[in-house]
Amino acid sequence: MVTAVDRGRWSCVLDGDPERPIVAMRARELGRTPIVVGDRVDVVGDLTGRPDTLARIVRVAERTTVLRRTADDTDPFERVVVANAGQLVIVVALADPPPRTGFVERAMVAAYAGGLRPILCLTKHDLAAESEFAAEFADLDLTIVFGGRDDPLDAIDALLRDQLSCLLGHSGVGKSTLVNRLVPEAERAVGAVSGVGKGRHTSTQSVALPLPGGGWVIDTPGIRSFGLAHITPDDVIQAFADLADAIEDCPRGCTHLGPPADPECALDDLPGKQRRVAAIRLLLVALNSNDPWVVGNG
Ligand SMILES: Nc1nc2c(ncn2[C@@H]2O[C@H](COP(=O)(O)OP(=O)(O)OP(=O)(O)O)[C@@H](O)[C@H]2O)c(=O)[nH]1
Ligand SMILES: [Mg+2]
Ligand SMILES: [Zn+2]
Repeated sequence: MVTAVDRGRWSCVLDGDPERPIVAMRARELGRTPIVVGDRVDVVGDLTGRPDTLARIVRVAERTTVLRRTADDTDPFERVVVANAGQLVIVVALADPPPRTGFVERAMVAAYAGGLRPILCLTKHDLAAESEFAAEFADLDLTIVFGGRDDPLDAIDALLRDQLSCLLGHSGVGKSTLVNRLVPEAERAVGAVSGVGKGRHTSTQSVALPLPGGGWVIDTPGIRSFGLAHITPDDVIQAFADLADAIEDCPRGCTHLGPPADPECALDDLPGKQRRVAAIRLLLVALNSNDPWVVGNG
């Protein structure tokens, strides 16, 4: 499994031996095939992991999940951020920096479209009350945990055990602080909150770290924006097993937002599901906002 990528060199661990990382290059026959943290790869050559040795990645296994983004919503060029993560932990600070409307929705859309289970992790509860921030997500079965500096780790430990989980959030929300508590020997650099847009991110590379209780957690750099140009409304609805069949009855080109945009959307004909449909439509609004940050009238 690839645990880190740095300037044309991939750090990998061999199955069952996280203590012996090796460094590899990409074999020429792979061309420019993207290889990202979480990828399962076949390696040949020097696998001793001794200093100055270099193995070769000769094959990238098919991915079970993919977290993808575009630079912004109009940029069609997709980047794979992380491969094979079962869970996306969306980290949001309740203050400093304050939560941004639409970010959680957009991250959830990316998770569902890529096959990851989203989890909302709230930090800095000591600086601000939770308010009603999380209420919007109640009808989406989103698991919510507190992962701030002073919060007990039991709940999050249990969620992450034996899983490959990716942390995602803005710069300064406390991702590396959390990783350092989860993985005591991680020693991830932690920085002052620099303000989004100033471009100062304490972590600059994604790194997978082994959890003491089993499983892996991936610390990622704070993101500036999360473009979703590659995702369609159908991709989002298909992630919800109880609604996926219904949209086969929608008219062609239905965006599933309901009236007035989609007066004949089949999601309006599901008795007992209207709260859930309304919650999922907020995800579609975030997807359609065509702005990596802001949704609706916020
Ligand atoms: N008050 C308070 N501060 C926190 C909490 N969690 C983290 N911090 C502080 O927030 C600052 C930023 O934390 P980091 O862990 O570096 O944030 P990050 O998300 O890794 O940021 P990038 O690497 O830039 O993406 C540090 O000064 C932390 O000490 C918390 O629960 N409460
Ligand atoms: Mg960090
Ligand atoms: Zn529809």
